[in-house]
Amino acid sequence: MRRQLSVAAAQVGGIQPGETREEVVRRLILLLEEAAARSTRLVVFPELTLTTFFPRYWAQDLASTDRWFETEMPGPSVQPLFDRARELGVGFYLGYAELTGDGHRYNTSILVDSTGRIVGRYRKIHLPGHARPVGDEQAPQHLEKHYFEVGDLGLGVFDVDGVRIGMCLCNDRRWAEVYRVLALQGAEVVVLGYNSPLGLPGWQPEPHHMMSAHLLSLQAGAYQNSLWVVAAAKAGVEDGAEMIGGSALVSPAGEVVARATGTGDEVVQTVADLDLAAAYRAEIFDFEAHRRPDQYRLITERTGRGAPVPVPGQVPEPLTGHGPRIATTTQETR
Ligand code: ING
Repeated sequence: MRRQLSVAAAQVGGIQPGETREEVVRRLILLLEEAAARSTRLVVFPELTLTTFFPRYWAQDLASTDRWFETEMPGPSVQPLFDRARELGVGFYLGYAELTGDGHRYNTSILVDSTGRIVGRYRKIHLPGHARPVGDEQAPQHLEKHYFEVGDLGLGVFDVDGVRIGMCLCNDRRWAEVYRVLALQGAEVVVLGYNSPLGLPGWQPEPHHMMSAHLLSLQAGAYQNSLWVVAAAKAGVEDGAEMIGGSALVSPAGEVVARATGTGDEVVQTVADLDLAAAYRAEIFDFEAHRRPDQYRLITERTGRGAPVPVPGQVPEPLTGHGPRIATTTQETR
């Protein structure tokens, strides 16, 4: 019997600034119930699922933005989601803004198993955008570096009802290192939520590039690490600002097996064959047999782009039309 996981991305259409937690949680419960009706065992909600994407607003005084943050999880307004999920026997991933008791602010997600227990927590590492407004501060911004600290929990893999699940958040999905670190810990599925505006202040790519780059990031991560990727969007228009949809489920072959059709509330579900990865891990992506970490040191030693590393035996010479002389180990150089 092949191991399977019935999993869904619960895409959430725009959440307007005036929507209450209670109104939002009612929408999330409807999505949860629809997924459960399709025998789903794990539901992935988006990043910052409980509020509008507030990092689009500039507010110098962070204390004035506490209303966007959760100081307990679950708090009273979110408890009904935990209760309903436990009744339905469904686990879930939930993204939200976390304000800790000692005043630290993170872009956080949790994994909750089918008994309602929080079995994993992640705090976003790759914070895109800016720490201060760009251009007109009244125009939509992307101020995650203002509102959140870099996550301090690392990239973890957690057992959710017998399946090894890795977590990340939004911009993390664009960095190849994220999937690799999770795959090296045995992740079978990587789950993530995202809020992806059509661009960043001062940078407006072609809208279709936003969607193609989003899907490419998921597909590359899944294929190169022989794992499933489930990504749930907060999509549509929030306070006039448009965000891409494209919630998707991607197989270890790198193929999008299910994708949202719209930008509203939508359940995108599939039965993931967890054994599909085995063939890839046994051959082309047998990490133990093929990876050469001793050759990858630059990845952890350098942050930004820098000078080429001299190649042993290659003597850099002024261009004489003959190209650099390369000493070989088996024959004298001429
Ligand atoms: N959002 C965006 C993302 O990585 C972004 C940031 C916006 C990147 C537009 C590129 C273009 O999808 C978050 N929340 O990380």
